[in-house]
Amino acid sequence: MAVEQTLTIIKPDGVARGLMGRVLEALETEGMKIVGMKMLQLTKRGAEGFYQVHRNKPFFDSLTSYMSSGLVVVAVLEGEGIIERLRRLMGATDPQKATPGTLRHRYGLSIQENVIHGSDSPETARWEIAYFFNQTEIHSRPLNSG
Ligand code: IDP
Ligand code: MG
Repeated sequence: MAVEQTLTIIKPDGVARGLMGRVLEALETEGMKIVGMKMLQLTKRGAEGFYQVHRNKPFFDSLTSYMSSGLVVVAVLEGEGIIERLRRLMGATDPQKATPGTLRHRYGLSIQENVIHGSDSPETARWEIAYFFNQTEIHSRPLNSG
């Protein structure tokens, strides 16, 4: 399996409820390597840009208001099959439908306020990482160097 990078976001509900540490611990416990990380607050416009794929959805305005409502942590994770592994650790979009043990099942409040984002494909991951990070902010190491 190829080494990939993916983008994760600890969403405003997660940061506001003091879940940063627990989410990051879960990622690291799964052996997911954090190679870039920052804390920021999106503007409404910034959230609309990030979620432009959903611009025609009925929840777009609510989603982008929520995503710009408070601090988030954005991070680049690296590892073999990391895109799929992160999606599995997150669980289904709706916390009520998420498998027990997943982060959204454990910590999600609603289908909107569901704690964590993860890119859904290699193409999306590349685009989403570039939305937040310059190459100099990603501290990737060559394969097998630890
Ligand atoms: P994902 O985050 O599991 O990939 P997407 O369908 O890409 O789910 O939706 C992006 C985000 O939009 C979700 O994580 C959630 O915060 C929000 N969202 C998705 N569906 C709904 C909905 O039906 N109502 C309200 N918010 C939603
Ligand atoms: Mg998605």
